[in-house]
Amino acid sequence: MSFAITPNRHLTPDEVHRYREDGVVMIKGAIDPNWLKLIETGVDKARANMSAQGRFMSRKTSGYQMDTFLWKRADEIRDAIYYGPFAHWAKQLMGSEQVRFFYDQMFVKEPGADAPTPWHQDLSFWPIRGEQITSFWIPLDRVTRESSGLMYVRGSHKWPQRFKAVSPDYVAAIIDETMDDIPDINSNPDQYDLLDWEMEPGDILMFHPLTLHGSYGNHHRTRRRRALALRWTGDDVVWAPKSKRMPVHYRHDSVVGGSLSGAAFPRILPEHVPAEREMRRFPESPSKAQLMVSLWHNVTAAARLKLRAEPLRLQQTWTTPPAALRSPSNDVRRS
Ligand SMILES: O=C(O)CCC(=O)C(=O)O
Repeated sequence: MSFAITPNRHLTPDEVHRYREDGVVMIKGAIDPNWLKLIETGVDKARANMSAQGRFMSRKTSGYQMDTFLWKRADEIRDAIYYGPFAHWAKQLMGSEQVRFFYDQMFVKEPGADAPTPWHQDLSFWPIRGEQITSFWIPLDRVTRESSGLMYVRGSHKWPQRFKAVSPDYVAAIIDETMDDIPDINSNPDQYDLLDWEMEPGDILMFHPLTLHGSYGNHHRTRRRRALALRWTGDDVVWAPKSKRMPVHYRHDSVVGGSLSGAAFPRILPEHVPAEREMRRFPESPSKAQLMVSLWHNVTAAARLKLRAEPLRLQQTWTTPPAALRSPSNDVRRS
């Protein structure tokens, strides 16, 4: 098979409209159990074989695991990306002829892991530019706000601000000081139109890369929270690396200002590029030298931030118990 299968169901015009208006849509029961099982197997395999970068990014909080480019190590994730229904949904949402895969990212929070995901926009730290970009968030366990379900600020993808990228461990290397400070949404929840959903495995969140999102740590006493994010790009996306952006340590042929291309960002629709797919046979991992350079950027960026006369206001309030926030508005709006 050299193409992505057609999904069991396409997105309805109303779902696409909601995505464009709200910047996020949750589709219940979209993922066939076989694809879900494949993804779960791949994520569990990747958790047991974390990359050096993933281990570094997850080091600060016990019970928290984050890693990227799982598909380079786990065949199951790679097959779900290449052959699963996901690229077709991305095509619909982005209104794009071509769909390329950008990268995947797993987020695991064990019961009780005090690992909130700070409010952020994704595009602020990505080395790409364009409008046709979308992310899918796939939970592998039941999630509620208490067990670290994602929350979104409705319509924030249309705001003019570009906020500083704040990652769970406040990685200095991606904090662009020229961007706006993120407001402390949790201290003033009534000022924002927050959306969140209780989700079951098989449900999927689709969201715009500028929609503000975040989540509490996992306050559930017994339930683990595993999730995989898949990121997709379309026709108008160009490669735009610069300092304070996420480094990509895998081989590709993209040139600055040109379209994404090459094996790191494989084309999935309208069809695979045979040479890119061929590269699947040669597993890659970032070299020690690449990782050392990234580490060095982070250390020097952190030192520069510490030397600033006026401290950055990046810390967010995540101590209020999740239940104290206004109950999910979507329950009312979507019934
Ligand atoms: O799962 C999480 O806590 C974070 C997810 C996220 O920020 C993303 O997928 O962009």
